[in-house]
Amino acid sequence: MRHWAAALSLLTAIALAPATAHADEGPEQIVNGTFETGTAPWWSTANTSLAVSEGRLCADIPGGTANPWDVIIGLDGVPLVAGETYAYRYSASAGPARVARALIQLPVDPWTQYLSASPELGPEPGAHHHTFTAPVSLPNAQVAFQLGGSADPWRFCLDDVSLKGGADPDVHEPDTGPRVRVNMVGYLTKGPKNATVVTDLTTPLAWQLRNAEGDTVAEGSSRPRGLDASSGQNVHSIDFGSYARPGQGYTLTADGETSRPFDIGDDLYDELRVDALKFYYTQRSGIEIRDDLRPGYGRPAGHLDVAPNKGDTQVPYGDAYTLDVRGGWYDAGDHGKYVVNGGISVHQLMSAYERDKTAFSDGQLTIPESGNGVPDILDEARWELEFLLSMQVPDGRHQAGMAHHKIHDVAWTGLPLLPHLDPQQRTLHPPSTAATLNLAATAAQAARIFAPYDAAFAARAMTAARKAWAAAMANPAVLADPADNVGGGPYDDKDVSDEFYWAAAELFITTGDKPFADFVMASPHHRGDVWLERGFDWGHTAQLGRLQLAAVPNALPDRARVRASVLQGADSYLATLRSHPYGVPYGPPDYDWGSNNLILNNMVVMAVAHDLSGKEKYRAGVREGMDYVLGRNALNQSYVTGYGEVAAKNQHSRWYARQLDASLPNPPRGTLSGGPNSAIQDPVAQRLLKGCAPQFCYIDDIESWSTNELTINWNSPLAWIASFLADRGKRASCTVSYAAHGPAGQIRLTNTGKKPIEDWSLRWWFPDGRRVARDWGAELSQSGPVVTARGPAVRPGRSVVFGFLSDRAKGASPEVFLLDGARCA
Ligand code: 9MR
Repeated sequence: MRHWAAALSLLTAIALAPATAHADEGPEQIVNGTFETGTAPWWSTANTSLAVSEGRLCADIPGGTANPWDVIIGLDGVPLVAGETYAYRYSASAGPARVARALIQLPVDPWTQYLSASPELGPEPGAHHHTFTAPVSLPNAQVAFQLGGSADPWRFCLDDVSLKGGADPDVHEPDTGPRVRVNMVGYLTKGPKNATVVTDLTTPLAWQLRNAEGDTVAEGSSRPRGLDASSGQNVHSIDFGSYARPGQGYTLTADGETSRPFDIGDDLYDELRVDALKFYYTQRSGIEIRDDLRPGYGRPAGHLDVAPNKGDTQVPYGDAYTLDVRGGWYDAGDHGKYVVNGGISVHQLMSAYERDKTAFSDGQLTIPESGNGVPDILDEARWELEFLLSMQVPDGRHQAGMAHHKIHDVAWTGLPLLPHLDPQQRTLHPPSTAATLNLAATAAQAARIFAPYDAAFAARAMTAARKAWAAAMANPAVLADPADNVGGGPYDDKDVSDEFYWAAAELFITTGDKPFADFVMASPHHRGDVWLERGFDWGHTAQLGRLQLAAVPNALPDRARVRASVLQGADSYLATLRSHPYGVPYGPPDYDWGSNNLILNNMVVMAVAHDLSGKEKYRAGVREGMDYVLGRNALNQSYVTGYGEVAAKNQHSRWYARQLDASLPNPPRGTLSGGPNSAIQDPVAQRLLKGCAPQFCYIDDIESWSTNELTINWNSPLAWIASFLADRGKRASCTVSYAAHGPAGQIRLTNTGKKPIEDWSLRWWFPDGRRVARDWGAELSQSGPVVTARGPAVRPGRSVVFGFLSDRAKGASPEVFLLDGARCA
């Protein structure tokens, strides 16, 4: 396993690669880089001072600053020529050891960085070398060392600074390990088992599957697949699905190469289901993260207006008003909070719960609310829902009922920066129709899901949802400004017809009101082909409407057609997966920003198709799709922290910033990286990945925010899919029927198996918060919305009938009957 420091020293490692023919040619551009004539013309910020000590430039760096740029040593007036590649060298030390930032940049706002590196400095002078190609010509670039952001003071020394043109550009050679690529976590016992081999050979290769003892337990020959466009590699695939014996430490050998080890088992996704959800607690804003609940991740509450924070209890919207928008989850590696991606995130958490209420329990996620009688996944969702509700424009104000698009800092902050140390002013950004519809959709969904747990909250959510819907109808084209991207992401979206469709679908499912059904039926997204090859995400939400209408019970007139359309979408992703040599259900020629979440969302479509149809091919598609995320890919790495022998761990984040500050943690286990992005939109990726084939457009570097960030809306499909994969699909040999007579309900449990059912317990949910007042025929106990019945033994083929009187004259039918924890047919 690569140590974090190894990834960190990547830049340094490149530096040590042998210089090529014409590297370092050209004139020296740095004035007095050896400090023989003193410190001038080098300068520093006022909080430190420069002096020459033993022939080097040294400075005592003060502690107690927040941002890297709070202490800078620099040199101005460095000329650059567009298209020229430069070799940049220096020797530097830090006592105690620190990570600094070395920049060559525009000397004025927007401070465009032509080179940005994070050298790891130790007490002994160390040589560093970076290359970059100047994208523009300018006479006055700035060389800067950003040295702030440390709680404690330290000493920095610098020598032999040199910048010479005419160098060869860096070539980044990722360490991709063995050429046999597998899901490094493992394969489900009864699921498909596929691997990919990178080879120049074009005829079938022999493969052997070995157990941990080294015995060959299966063998066969590979299937040549030709050139894979997503990686630019010639590959073969291996299908060893006929082997189904659980165990640990299997390896697959082909073409003289042996894969990394993997397991075969039924429980491979049990932990990921929980870890992918635990991620949300440490993303929380406005609450202390308790170290006893997340050892190593404890930190003070962020953004409660405690200095140096300036937010979020009274955040101004221009000079019109202020709102208390504390709480919620930080979006990603930044400290912003955005309604549109908060919306899809909280939706997918609630959807995972709604899909399988049996999988989520109170106490499961070790959060402060554990033990309150509510499943932790709902407590976590509520943390965000309360924030989304607080973003609604208050009554009496302009555009009342709409939701503000986002709230974040007025300027981008640097890395690392813990939330409670962020000194920037926070502001509310204008309302948008997209944000308003995200609020309408998720609040309507929350209204039905929370009803049995907290009727008052459910009612509040429903009121907000209706108000948001009305406000969106009255303001149907208020779009977020794509240029509003300073201090936070824009999350702009030109087309909100898909958000309208999704919101109407949720409102209809919860209320059954005809106007919402009419809106859904009239939407172009109701019959159009929404199953984009690229998948869906925060900006493409028609798919959510379709999936919800298909999966969640409702009385839409053409629901059968909607359900069939989900199967059609799933068939197209399955076809993509089958024709893909790496088994990826994602077919566009370029990989988009956050490709891993798009892939997982395509898997959600296949998973819903499986739930609707029971067809094994869809479940197999989800299982195989997960192989890509966990290691069967061109880079031979897992994109989920802590899962698989080699996994992403330096995701772009201001507080899981171990790559920049060894006292901070890496992201928690179960954190998804955004993954390959063909457009390589950050300086690190641009410098190191130029010309990359899609799967190679990724680097596990904290500064590569366009390929390696983490977000709440990427972990949500991970949690959803992990939950689907962890589902054993256990079925009990029983049927249940329910009949209501006013306040009374009668249940018939039939034994469809061959053995008597003895000492049984039958559990179900009341979706409407009602209580059992009396029982007959069986003993009933109730905890929140969950009722458990215990009654007499039932012989094969026979039934038992029992019932209850509830505290309501009329109520919704109970949901999901579980006999001894397994579902009845
Ligand atoms: O995930 C977003 C992606 O779809 C967009 O293409 C990109 C550019 O607008 O922004 C991404 O979102 C980032 C947001 O703007 C700021 N916080 C981090 C998000 C993930 O990288």
